[in-house]
Amino acid sequence: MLPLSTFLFPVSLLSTLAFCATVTYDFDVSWVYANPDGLQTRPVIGINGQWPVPTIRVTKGDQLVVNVKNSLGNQTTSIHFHGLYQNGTTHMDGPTQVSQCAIQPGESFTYNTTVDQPGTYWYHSHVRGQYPDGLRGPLIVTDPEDPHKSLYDEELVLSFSDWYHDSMTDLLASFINIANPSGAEPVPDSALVNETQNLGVKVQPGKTYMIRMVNVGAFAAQYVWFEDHTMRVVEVDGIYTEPTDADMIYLAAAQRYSVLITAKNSTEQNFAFVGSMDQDLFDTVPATLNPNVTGWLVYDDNKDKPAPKTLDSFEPFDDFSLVPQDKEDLYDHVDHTIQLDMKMDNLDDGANYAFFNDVTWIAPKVPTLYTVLSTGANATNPLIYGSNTNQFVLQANEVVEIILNNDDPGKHPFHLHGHAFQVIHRSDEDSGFYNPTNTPPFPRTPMRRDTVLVHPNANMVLRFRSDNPGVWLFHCHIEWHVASGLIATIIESPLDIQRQLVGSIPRDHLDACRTARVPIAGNAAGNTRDLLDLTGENSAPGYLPGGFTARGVVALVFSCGVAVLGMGVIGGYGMAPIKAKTG
Ligand SMILES: *[C@@H]1O[C@H](CO)[C@@H](O)[C@H](O)[C@H]1NC(C)=O
Ligand SMILES: *[C@@H]1O[C@H](CO)[C@@H](O)[C@H](O)[C@H]1NC(C)=O
Ligand SMILES: *[C@@H]1O[C@H](CO)[C@@H](O)[C@H](O)[C@H]1NC(C)=O
Ligand SMILES: *[C@@H]1O[C@H](CO)[C@@H](O)[C@H](O)[C@H]1NC(C)=O
Ligand SMILES: *[C@@H]1O[C@H](CO)[C@@H](O)[C@H](O)[C@H]1NC(C)=O
Ligand SMILES: *[C@@H]1O[C@H](CO)[C@@H](O)[C@H](O)[C@H]1NC(C)=O
Ligand SMILES: *[C@@H]1O[C@H](CO)[C@@H](O)[C@H](O)[C@H]1NC(C)=O
Ligand SMILES: [Cu+2]
Repeated sequence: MLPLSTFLFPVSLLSTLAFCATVTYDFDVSWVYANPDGLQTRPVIGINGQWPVPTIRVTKGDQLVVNVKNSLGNQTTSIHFHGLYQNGTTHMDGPTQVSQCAIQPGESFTYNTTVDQPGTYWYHSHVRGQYPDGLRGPLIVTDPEDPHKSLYDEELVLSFSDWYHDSMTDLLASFINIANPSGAEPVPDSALVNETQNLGVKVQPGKTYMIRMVNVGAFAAQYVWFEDHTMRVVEVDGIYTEPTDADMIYLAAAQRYSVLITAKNSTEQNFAFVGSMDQDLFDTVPATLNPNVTGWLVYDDNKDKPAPKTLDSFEPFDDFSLVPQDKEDLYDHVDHTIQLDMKMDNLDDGANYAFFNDVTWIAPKVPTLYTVLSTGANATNPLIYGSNTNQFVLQANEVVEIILNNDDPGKHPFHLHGHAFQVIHRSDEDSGFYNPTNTPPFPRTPMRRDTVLVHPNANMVLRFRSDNPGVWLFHCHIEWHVASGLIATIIESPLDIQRQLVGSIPRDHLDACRTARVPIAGNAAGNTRDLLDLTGENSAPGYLPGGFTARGVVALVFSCGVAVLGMGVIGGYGMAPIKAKTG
């Protein structure tokens, strides 16, 4: 066991302006041990010597300061505040090699942002593949003017997630590997609620609770229901909704819902609630897997905790039907369309990767934000951001449309940093690519959120206004698919980013790059003289030669590998860290 180090100090200092406080958290990030499903003790990433990690709580309007010290010893880290718009502070958004350099072991780094939006969010590491090792927790923004306040008595927070017994470095090495040419994702070992199982939630008769639910998992969506208690959805991903009844919710990785639940008047009985992982996502389901996590609404400690019902007793709720409480109209005039055709395929290293428009994301040598800040007027030229970042440069105040075509038989929850988007179209499974001439009318007041699920071999259309200068990732929130490159980079109003941030990137952010020996100027290849010369940029493994099908070549490579080298060597290869090819 690692010793307890500094404790958590949320320090609230009322500023001279009424209602605006600075809320400061000191996070010392280190390995600790935990056994949340009772099946295996393993190293997990904790904060201040503890795991589960704390919930961040602020009030709308507050300044949030998080001082991070990386005490992991053997890994870098960073923190992303999922769903916060970071208006004016895109350098505080967290993704490494995008908005900052990774925080090296032993180093410290301060995040500082104004939180001017209410609702349910979360924070997590944005270093490749790291957060499922435990660095993930709720972030709650209380709203003194919550429009639903009169409808509930108390508030509760419940996180849902999948859980692995092995560490992410080991799992990633075998996932992106010639021995896994189909790209089958590691199947979780358990499901958790609040990072545990069999949680009892004390409720009092007659009271109404607002339950804030967050999926902090790596991969699995969960079906969630509270038996014999109807949920009234009042918020999704920080956007208030018209109260809408739901029997069972589909909570995809990174999504949030706030629901109202009114307790029964009698204490005669306790009721199960369940998170059930969507097994459609898993290629093979081990016989030993329990995909469910059960908890109970406890009215009376002395009464039984009944066994849960099964999934098929409940009707799934379709979030597309939600109406935002502010009734923001459909953006019906589009200035800029981004089409993203996504697929999974193999490259010539035999491993499986994910692609938007045939490009798999590879970290640039210079963090994309620092390319923006160091290239003057050339920052509006998308070419300088390299060949492997799926970059799109937006001008200020455009209505931007993302058309996402999912050419893959999997479900994927897509997340945009820096914005919530209107979800104006989402087709059914197996409907193919988007066809604007054969589409139902768009809703007049579309649902807005920051993470949305696209169905298998189907499409969806999202719209937002480019009113937030910054470098924002758009990516699948299945952490396996982030690692295999399912990422696009939105560079929004680059000249406005320069006006906001040139000369004011904090010292500790620059120090993080210096310690990591990461260049902070020039194009994606670090060239400061000729911004169109990308020689030496990081690049993906090569494409497979023509005349072979991808799977055919991989099968060939794999079987030769087995014949010539033997499984031991394949295993050894699998353990080696995945590196981007350079040059
Ligand atoms: C780092 O340390 C942790 C905890 O001991 C361990 O689980 C992990 O495998 C180590 N190595 C790497 C590369 O993360
Ligand atoms: C955080 O940012 C605010 C606004 O820019 C600034 O006034 C404050 O000094 C900063 N705090 C820290 C700890 O960096
Ligand atoms: C669930 O965990 C969060 C912290 O992560 C805590 O604030 C909350 O009270 C817990 N909920 C219940 C019902 O125990
Ligand atoms: C509980 O009792 C109140 C007051 O009598 C009533 O209005 C309410 O409908 C009852 N609730 C339920 C769930 O039966
Ligand atoms: C998990 O839930 C599913 C769906 O309700 C059910 O079919 C299955 O029997 C449950 N499995 C276990 C191990 O409880
Ligand atoms: C960001 O701030 C600008 C200037 O205050 C404002 O016009 C814009 O609406 C804000 N954008 C978001 C996404 O909050
Ligand atoms: C930036 O763009 C201008 C005009 O296109 C060009 O003349 C200049 O060489 C570019 N700067 C660099 C460093 O490449
Ligand atoms: Cu995905």
